[in-house]
Amino acid sequence: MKRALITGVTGQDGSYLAELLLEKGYQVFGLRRRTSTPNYENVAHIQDKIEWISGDLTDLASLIEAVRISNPDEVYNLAAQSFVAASWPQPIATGQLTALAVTNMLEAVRIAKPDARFYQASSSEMFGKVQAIPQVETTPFYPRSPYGVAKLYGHWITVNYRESFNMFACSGILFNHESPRRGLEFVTRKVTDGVAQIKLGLATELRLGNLDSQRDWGFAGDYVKAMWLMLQQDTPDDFVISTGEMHTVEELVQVAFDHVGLNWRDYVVIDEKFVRPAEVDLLLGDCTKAKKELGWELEVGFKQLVANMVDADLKRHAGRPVEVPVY
Ligand code: NDP
Ligand code: GDR
Repeated sequence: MKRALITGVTGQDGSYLAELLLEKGYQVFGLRRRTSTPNYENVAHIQDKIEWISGDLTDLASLIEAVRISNPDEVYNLAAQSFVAASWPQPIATGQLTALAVTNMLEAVRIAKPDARFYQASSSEMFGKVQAIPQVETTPFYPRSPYGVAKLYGHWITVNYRESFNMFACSGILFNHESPRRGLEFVTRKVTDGVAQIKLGLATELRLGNLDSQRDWGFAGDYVKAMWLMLQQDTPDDFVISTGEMHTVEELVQVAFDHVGLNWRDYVVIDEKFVRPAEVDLLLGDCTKAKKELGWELEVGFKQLVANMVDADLKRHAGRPVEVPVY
């Protein structure tokens, strides 16, 4: 039985990856930090199948102990401060969690289980102000947020540990991927949750920032398969994972409102509060290398993804009482 340690297992990707590895017969160890209000919503259905280890990304001793206890064949480092917009008001915490903590995790593996295979969750945000369209593994990076800068450090330190210590360390440069388990603050989920609330009479408007930015959105369940595939190869390498399709935020909004038969223009309000100090205008990935070398394939397309998310949010809100305005 193979053993895997996942950091960030309570997050969107961690939950899908844990499911995938459990299906494959792995023993799955999940790192969890202490929080005042525990949130296991994403992993409630598999909570009893995960072996939980207490630890925090910023606490090297706890990470060494986590690697020692789990004695993993594979380590998936998914934990991070992952919300781009929060990285401006919290640039130092983002640097500690999204950049330096990657070295903590690599050190823990180097010290406690140097032959474990290591996956680092790198991001298309590293391309930022894009230097070529579409973006591939060799496209120069130009991050546009403290988050993007932090991810770039995590990416290069992973490459460096591979080259310095001959570790089996891979970096997946993943473009945006979404699901009904996506955090409510990210634009896809904010839109699908907002649409569901409006449809059910629980809200009257949806406040958004820049509708012109363009993203390459895929389904998280497809993307965790690519993470696993990267660690099954003969040699470690870095891969872009994307759909190769780009849509504006406005298109996302339109598809979501159309799905419930409403006109988005009647409900969407532009709010400067959600406009970022520096924007990534467009991201479009070319994952030819992953398709060829990993045999990775996409299953869920953009419209299906948005429809699934709206339906899940409608279901989640359906039991809530409708707030009837009092006149
Ligand atoms: P989420 O925000 O859903 O999950 C982040 C996870 O990190 C949570 O489990 C969180 O735990 C954990 N975490 C945060 N801080 C700490 C800490 N100090 N110690 C231990 N655990 C911590 O992110 P996603 O699942 O969407 O993304 C997974 C990874 O992939 C992230 O690194 C993200 O930056 C990266 N990425 C994501 C993409 C996407 O489109 N989703 C695209 C490219 C990269 P808790 O539940 O306690 O908060
Ligand atoms: P992103 O995702 O920054 O690409 O990072 P997000 O969904 O937050 O933003 C996507 C685009 O939508 C625009 N936008 C809004 N965004 C949010 N959150 N809220 C709004 O109201 C809103 N209005 C418009 C943004 O300006 C942006 O252009 C995600 C994260 O998962 C990262 O961790 C990951 O690395 C990258 O994807 C790839």
